[in-house]
Amino acid sequence: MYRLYDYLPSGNGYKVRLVLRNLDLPYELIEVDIKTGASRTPEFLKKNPNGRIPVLDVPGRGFLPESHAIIAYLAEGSALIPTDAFERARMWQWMCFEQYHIEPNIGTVRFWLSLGKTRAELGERLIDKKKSGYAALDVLEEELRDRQFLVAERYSLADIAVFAYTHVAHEGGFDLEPYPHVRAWCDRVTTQPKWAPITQL
Ligand SMILES: N[C@@H](CCC(=O)N[C@@H](CS)C(=O)NCC(=O)O)C(=O)O
Repeated sequence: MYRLYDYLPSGNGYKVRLVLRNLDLPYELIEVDIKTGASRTPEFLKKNPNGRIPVLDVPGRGFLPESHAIIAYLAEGSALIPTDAFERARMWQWMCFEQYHIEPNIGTVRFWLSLGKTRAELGERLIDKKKSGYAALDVLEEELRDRQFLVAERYSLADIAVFAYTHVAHEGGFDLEPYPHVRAWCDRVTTQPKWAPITQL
């Protein structure tokens, strides 16, 4: 059985938990308290030298870190990955966008606030991250103006990956009110079969 090293509030971990649930794959969850440095111990660094969750232990193969590597591995051959090469590349386009523009801005600010860091303490760094996070939301809003899902009008890994931090953007102080298409898409994702809330998986 798969073992998933994870931290429940993590959006990156949530992507993996959603895919495991979507595909009915049994797994054992091993919680790692990243707030106390549990992903930086010598023992954990043997699993992921980069000191971060999520990490999937694949029986007989080894430890696989990086949320998008994990979900692509798990979902191979399933309906969550388009079979058409161009549509599959589109899926990767949005998954790369997520890792460069959404997670490091919206996800990071949310994490900082969860640690109790204050606006004064964060200063310019917070202002920069908020600006970049809103720029990413602007792109998403335009994209979702006339479509139901990010790729080929079908629910795919792209939706799961981008949804993970976007739907909790308010926890990082981002106001989603001016983004009606993003909000409607988030609602659509939550009505997909096997969907479950971030910390309830
Ligand atoms: N690109 C990685 C990012 C992983 C990551 O940043 N994980 C965070 C939690 S969301 C973490 O483990 N932080 C703990 C630390 O840096 O010590 C992914 O998509 O999985």
